[in-house]
Amino acid sequence: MQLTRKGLWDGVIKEFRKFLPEIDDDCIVTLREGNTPLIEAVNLKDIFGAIRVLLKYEGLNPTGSFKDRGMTLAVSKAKEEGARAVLCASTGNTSASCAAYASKAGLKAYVLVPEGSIALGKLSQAIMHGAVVLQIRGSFDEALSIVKEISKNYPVKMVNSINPYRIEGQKTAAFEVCEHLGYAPTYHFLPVGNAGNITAYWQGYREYESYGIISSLPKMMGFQAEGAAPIVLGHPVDNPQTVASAIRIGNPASWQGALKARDESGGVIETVTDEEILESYRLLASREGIFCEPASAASLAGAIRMKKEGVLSDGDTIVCTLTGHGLKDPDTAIRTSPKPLQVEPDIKKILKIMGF
Ligand code: AN7
Repeated sequence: MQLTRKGLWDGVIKEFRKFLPEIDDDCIVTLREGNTPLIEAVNLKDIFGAIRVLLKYEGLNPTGSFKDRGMTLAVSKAKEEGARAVLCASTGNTSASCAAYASKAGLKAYVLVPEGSIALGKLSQAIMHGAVVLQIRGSFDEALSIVKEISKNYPVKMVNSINPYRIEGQKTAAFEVCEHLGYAPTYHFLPVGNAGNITAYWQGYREYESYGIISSLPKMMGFQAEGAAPIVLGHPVDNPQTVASAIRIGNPASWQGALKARDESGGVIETVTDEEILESYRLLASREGIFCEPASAASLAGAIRMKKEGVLSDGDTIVCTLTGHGLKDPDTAIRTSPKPLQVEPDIKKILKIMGF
């Protein structure tokens, strides 16, 4: 017998190098992010009929969310530029990713998070990776404006998605979708919070088209939670509310990028309710074997809504990005589910419950 593969996945910088800003080999900080599976949703045919539905499961990145794609580049560049510290505001996943990559790079990390409204798994990651975690008695949007101000005036590199290297890294997810499918999907559905990801995917698809690698472009379909939908409303929201804490954002940094993705692609940015988000969250876990975090399920919730509204057609290929892992937020899973049964250690009683 022989080894079947000479090299394993090298992380997004090395794998997609020719499409990314140049970076010195010695400065690359990677946890071998990317190469996430595109999984066929085989058990949603009762909802989608002859529409082909694929799930890009970004929860399988090293820190459990898509943020790692951009963070590898942002932190590598920070290292190359000689930074000693990185800084971000976050609804949770950016802080987890920033903390992990900073630890790998030997940089100090400062993360500002809204107190009491980030999921437990994400907080535990930021703490474990040794970031200085500052819980702000305020919103994500307030934290982000403080971070912008500090990074303007002090020697610390901001790694929020306003940092262009974040978007550059995140666009590799669109490349992977094309590589897997052999073409671009008809529609690409995404949750929208700070709007960096929809901006990045659109950039990625456009680049692959400009190189002649794909010949058509998807319509970009972004979904905000109804209580946190500034782009849909057309103005910032002061006190955004949604069960999907990752996208509880009232004034997205990449607002213009999202509008551009929507308008150039002929897509939409619309809302889904918390009920729709939780329903899709449960569907994915109970039928497709995929546990994603609530915000991620906004993509599928949007697709279901578009199907109901007659926007999608038979034969379409749609991709829904599932941005983060369900284990990030065990509280929401448990809080929104029936309690597990309790039973005595008695085999007869257990068999009875099992229906035997
Ligand atoms: C699981 O971590 O903004 O529209 O600070 O964690 O690119 O912001 C997270 C956002 C979707 C929205 N799904 O993406 C942060 C943060 C998950 C997320 C989004 C986020 P963007």
